[in-house]
Amino acid sequence: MAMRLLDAIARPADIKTLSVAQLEALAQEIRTELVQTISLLGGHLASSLGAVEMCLALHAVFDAPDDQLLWDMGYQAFTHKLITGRREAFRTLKQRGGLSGFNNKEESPYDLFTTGHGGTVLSTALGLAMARDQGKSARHVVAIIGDASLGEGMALEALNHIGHCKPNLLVILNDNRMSIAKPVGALSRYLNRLITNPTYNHLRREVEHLVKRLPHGRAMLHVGHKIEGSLKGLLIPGLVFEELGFRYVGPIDGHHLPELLRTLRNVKRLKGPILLHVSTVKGKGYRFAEQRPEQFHKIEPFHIATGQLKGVGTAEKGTRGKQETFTEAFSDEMLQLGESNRRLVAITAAMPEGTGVSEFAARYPQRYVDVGMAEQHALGLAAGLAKGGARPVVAIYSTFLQRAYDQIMHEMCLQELPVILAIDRAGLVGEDGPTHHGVFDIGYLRVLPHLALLSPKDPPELRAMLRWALQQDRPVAIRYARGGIVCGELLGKPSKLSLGKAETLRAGQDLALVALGSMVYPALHVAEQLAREGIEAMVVNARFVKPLDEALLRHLATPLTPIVTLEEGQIAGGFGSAVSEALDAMGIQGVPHLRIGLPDAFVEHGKRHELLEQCQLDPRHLTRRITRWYHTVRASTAAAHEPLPAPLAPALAQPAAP
Ligand SMILES: Cc1ncc(C[n+]2csc(CCOP(=O)(O)OP(=O)(O)O)c2C)c(N)n1
Repeated sequence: MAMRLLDAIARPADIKTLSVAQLEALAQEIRTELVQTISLLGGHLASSLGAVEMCLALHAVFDAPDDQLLWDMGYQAFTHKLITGRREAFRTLKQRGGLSGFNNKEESPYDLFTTGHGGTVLSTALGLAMARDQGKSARHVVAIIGDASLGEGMALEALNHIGHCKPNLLVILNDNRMSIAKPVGALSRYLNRLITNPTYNHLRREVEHLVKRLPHGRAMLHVGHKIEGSLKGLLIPGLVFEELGFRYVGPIDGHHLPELLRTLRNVKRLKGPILLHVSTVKGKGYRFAEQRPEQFHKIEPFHIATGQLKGVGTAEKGTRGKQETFTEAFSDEMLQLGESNRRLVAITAAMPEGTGVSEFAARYPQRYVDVGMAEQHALGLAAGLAKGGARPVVAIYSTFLQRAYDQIMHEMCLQELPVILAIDRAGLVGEDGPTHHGVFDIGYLRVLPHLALLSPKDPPELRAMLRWALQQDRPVAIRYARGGIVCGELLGKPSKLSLGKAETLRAGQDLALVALGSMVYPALHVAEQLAREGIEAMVVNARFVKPLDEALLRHLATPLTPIVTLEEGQIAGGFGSAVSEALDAMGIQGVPHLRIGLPDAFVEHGKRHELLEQCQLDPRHLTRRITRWYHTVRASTAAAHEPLPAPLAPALAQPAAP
C-alpha cells in the first residue's frame, strides 16, 4: 500500500513544504482517517470534517507553537491533532488513557488550554495577545471560533473588549451555519446574510482599488468611508464587526485551499484585530454527515457505507440493557405535562436533542425556546417567564449550567421564582471528560436559599419529581445522571414525594446507606452483599439534598448508627457534607460517617462505567470499601466500650486543664 502523505507528517512544519495539490490530497487522507476512526469509536465528526482545509492552511501559514493557534473547544480540530504529533494515538480518541476529544494542555504543546465549553477562546486569545505585547515577542495569536459559539455571552463580552483594546489578533470565524442543531439568533441570521450576499464585499474592494489610483484618491476614499458609514449596514458586509473595531475580511470559501492560503498570508501582515469570516460545510466530504450534520455532530459508531449506527436501539453506555434513560423519561414526561399544563415552557441552550426537548419542540412549538449557546440568558429568560405566569423548565447539562450560576442566584432564587432546572448529565459523563463531567452542581446549588434540590434514583422517579416540581411555588432543581440505572432491576412505581422527605427502601439496624440519585441502586446492591456477612444495612433514597430530611438523620442518630453517604458528585461541599453539617447543626455528635463521592480532582475521560470503577463508585468497590469501613468502625466502638485499664480511667474522668 502506498504510504500516505499523512504518515510523513510528524509536526506542522512538515506540511509547509507541500504544494497546494499535495495539501489537497492530504486533506482527503485526513477526511478518510476521521471517518474511519469515528465510525469505529464514535465521537464528534461533522465539525472536524468541515474544518480540514482551514486547519491545514492555518498551520501552513502560521508557525505553531510559536504562533499561538487557539481552537474554541477543539472537537472541530481533529486535523490539528493529526498533524501535531498525535496521528499514531488518534485511534485512542476519547478512550480511557487515550487522546482527549477536545483541546488538552496535557496532551500537546500545541494545545494551550484544556477546553470543552464554548465561547471561551476570544477572551483567552486576548489575554495571550496582551501578554505578548508586554514582552518583546512578535508572535501571532489566532483564535478560531464557530458561528454558534460566537453568540455565547463570554464571546460577546470579549468581542466588545477586543474592539476597545485593538490588539494584533486574528479571529477566524468558522461559519458552517450550524450549531449542533439549527443555529438561532439575530447574529446567526446576520452571518448568514454575509455569506449569501458577498457581492458587495468584492465590489467594495474593487472600488477602493480604483479610487486609490485617482488624483486625491486617498482623500476621496476617506470621504467615501464616511458616506459608507452613514449608509449603515445596508450595503457593507461585516459592518457590525467593523463598528466594533475589527477589520472584517471575507467571507471566503473554507474548502478552497488556494483562497485560504492567499487570504491568511495577507491578513497575517495586517495590524489590529481582524475578523476573517470563513464559510465551511459541516460534514464536508462525507455524504451522510453533510446530509445529517446534527446527527453526525457527535455520533455513536456507524457503518461507513450506509451512515447507519452500528448499535441501533442500544441504550446509552453505562445504562442497563434497553431500560429507559433519564433523558428519555424527562422527554416523554414533558410531552405529557405539556398536554395538561398550558403554562409549561421548555427552554434549551442549543441542546434540544441532548437534553430531550426536541419532541416537546415539535409538539408545542409556541411553548418551546432555544436561546442558542446562551446559558446565562436562558436562566434570565426563565425568570421573566415565571414572573409573567409561565412555568419554565430549563433543560440543561450540569456542566453548562455552571455558566449561569449568578442567574440562578440572582434571577431565580433571590426572586423565589418557580423555575425548574432539569439538570441532565449530572455526574460522570464518560468520554467527553473533565470539561463535561457534571460533578460540581450539588456543592454550588445547595448553598442557595429558597432552592429545592432533588435527585431521582431512576427514570420513573424523575417523572414523579418533575410532576411534583410543577406543583411547587418555588425554584426547584432536579439533577440526574447520564443513561439510566447502573445496576439491579428497576423498583416499582416510586412512593409519593413530599418536600424534604427521604425514602427508606430497606430496613437494617447495623448501618445506614444514605444514597443520592444514581447511587441508590448501587447502595441496594451493597446492602445485599453486606447481608451475606450478617450485616444489616438500611438503605435510604435521599431524594432531597435540600431541604434535607432532618427527622431521618435524628432518627439515625439515636442510637448512633454509622452512616455512609453516597453521591455521584464532588465530596467537597456535596451531599455528604450537607449531612455532616446538618448533624452538627442539630448538636448530634459522634455519628461515624463515611462520605463517598468523587475526589478533589478532575476526572479524565473514558467510558462512564470505567470512570465509576476508577473512582471506586461501582458496586464491587463500594461493597469492599463499605464493608472494610464498617468493620473498622465496629472494632473502634467496641474498643471504646471496653473497660479502660485501671490507671487511665480516673485521669480521663477529670475535666481537662484550662
Ligand atoms: C458553554 C457551552 N454550551 C453548550 C455546549 C454544547 N455544544 C458543543 S458544540 C455546540 C455547537 C457549537 O457550534 P459552533 O460554535 O457553530 O461550532 P461547530 O460545531 O458548528 O463547528 C454546542 C451547543 C458547549 N460545549 N459549551
